[in-house]
Amino acid sequence: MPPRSISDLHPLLAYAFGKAEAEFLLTYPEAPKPFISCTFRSPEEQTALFNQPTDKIDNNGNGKIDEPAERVTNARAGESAHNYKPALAFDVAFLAKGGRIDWSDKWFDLFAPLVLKSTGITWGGNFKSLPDRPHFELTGWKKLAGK
Ligand SMILES: [Ca+2]
Ligand SMILES: [Ca+2]
Ligand SMILES: [Zn+2]
Repeated sequence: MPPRSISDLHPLLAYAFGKAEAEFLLTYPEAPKPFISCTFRSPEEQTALFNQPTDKIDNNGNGKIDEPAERVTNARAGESAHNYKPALAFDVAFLAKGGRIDWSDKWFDLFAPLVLKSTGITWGGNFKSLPDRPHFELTGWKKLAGK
């Protein structure tokens, strides 16, 4: 599991998540609870993710090897907002009763507008080439990262 400490996260993102989380819990008390599943991701972890479609491993455990669904990122090491400290992106997941992790689109679609009430954040669900619903990043993060 990659580090997901909120202290590794850019303060604007940490603030936006906290606000959205509080509003989500109030508005949808019966829904699974949002949590941050990833902040900083090391270059090695990024490379492993990038290589999923060609690594001859069934990364998502669905019985198929290197099928298109294993492509989860277009970013090589250093090309993701997760590869910086503090992290310039975070990923969200939802914890259902009984400890099951819920990745249903509907929860992300409810949560994202709450995060986007804070300005300066881009949602991965709006990415054109490879939509990434769990992902939120600082708009223009490449400038901050000196890229
Ligand atoms: Ca697979
Ligand atoms: Ca694979
Ligand atoms: Zn992400």
